[in-house]
Amino acid sequence: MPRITSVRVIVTRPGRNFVTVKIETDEGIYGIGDATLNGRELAVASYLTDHVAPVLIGRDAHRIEDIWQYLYKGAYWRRGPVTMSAIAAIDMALWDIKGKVAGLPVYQLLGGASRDGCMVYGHANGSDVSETIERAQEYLEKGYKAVRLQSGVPGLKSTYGVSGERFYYEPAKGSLPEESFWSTSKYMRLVPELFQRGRDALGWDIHLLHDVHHRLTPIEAGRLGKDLEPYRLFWLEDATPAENQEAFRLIRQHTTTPLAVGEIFNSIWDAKQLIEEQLIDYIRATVVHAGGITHLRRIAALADLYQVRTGCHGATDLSPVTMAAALHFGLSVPNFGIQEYMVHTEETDAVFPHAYRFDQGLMHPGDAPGLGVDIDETLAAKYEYSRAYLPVNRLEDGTMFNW
Ligand code: CS2
Ligand code: MG
Repeated sequence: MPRITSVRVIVTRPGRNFVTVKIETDEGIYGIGDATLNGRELAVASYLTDHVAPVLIGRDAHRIEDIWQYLYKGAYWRRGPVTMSAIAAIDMALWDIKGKVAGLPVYQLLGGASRDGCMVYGHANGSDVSETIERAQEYLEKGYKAVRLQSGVPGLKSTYGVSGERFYYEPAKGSLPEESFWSTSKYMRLVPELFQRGRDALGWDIHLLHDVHHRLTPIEAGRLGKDLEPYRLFWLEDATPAENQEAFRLIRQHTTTPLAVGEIFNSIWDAKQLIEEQLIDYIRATVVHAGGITHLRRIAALADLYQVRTGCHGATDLSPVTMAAALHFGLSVPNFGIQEYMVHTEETDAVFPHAYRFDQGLMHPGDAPGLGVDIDETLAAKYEYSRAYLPVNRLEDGTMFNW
């Protein structure tokens, strides 16, 4: 069996920061995993280099579950985004190795394909409703079956999800956090118009999604969900901060608009009540932040009992390694819902050559052994890390709020 001989962390910035772990074995086969935690990258890099790497040397790379349990229970301090992103990266790399040794794409090791491809959604955003709808039409022309609409809000200098760039969205910018300002009332007036005009222009054969990005109270989310019911959204995402899982009971009392949550979750415990009480319809937990393929399968299996489907996070701050792993997982998992797909830049794709492909609204991970993605270390070395923060968000009176 392949024994682990080295665990190295590669930090690179092809347009934005990424952290990648590379596990090498005595059989010359290596695997890679994404460990990127937007705005806190070096915390995970250190957790891997200083605390995880030493305990992995010499271990059997095939023992994925045992290594997962060792890193989870052996840390004593369980859970949290840094710990679970580090475990996720090791997990992805070990699945990559197992696939390469078996000569099979990882989805075949997960039970084979349950569908022809993974339906993905793109991100249409604009400074106002008209521009957002124009962007959305471009996604329809590209063959997308689902698109997220995020528009600028009249009276607000900036808002979540609006980048000003045509197809890319990168919120982590300067060496200190940008401060943005928020008004729930201005936002709540805009969104119903966005989707009423969206449906008028785009029709009913396209799935429409929206990300509230943690900015409403439960009753405000209930109001918005009710206002949006005529437009039949595929989902309303992160309607309210989800630390308090029972808050979603209040939203559910007021609206049938489907709810998605969980991109910032890092373990099954963050979602247990939401799933068991059917307070959500889609679970957004991702391979890179929720403990890897091994743990995400557990979350999906619990969700399947309650007819909750997957809707994994897939923003540009998750590297192509996560995108590849998510597509292997998504191709096989029985209760797949949808996969987010924010296109990476050409610079990023050059550092992370990959087999996954987009075709007519669906994505497939390809049939290369393992995850079907690599890292070009020579090219990666050309892009030096530099600290970048996600913005912070305040109410118009200066009160610290949710970004
Ligand atoms: C967003 C993300 O993709 C989404 O649904 O919530 O853009 C999120 O803001 C970033 O991944 C944060 O790094
Ligand atoms: Mg989101």
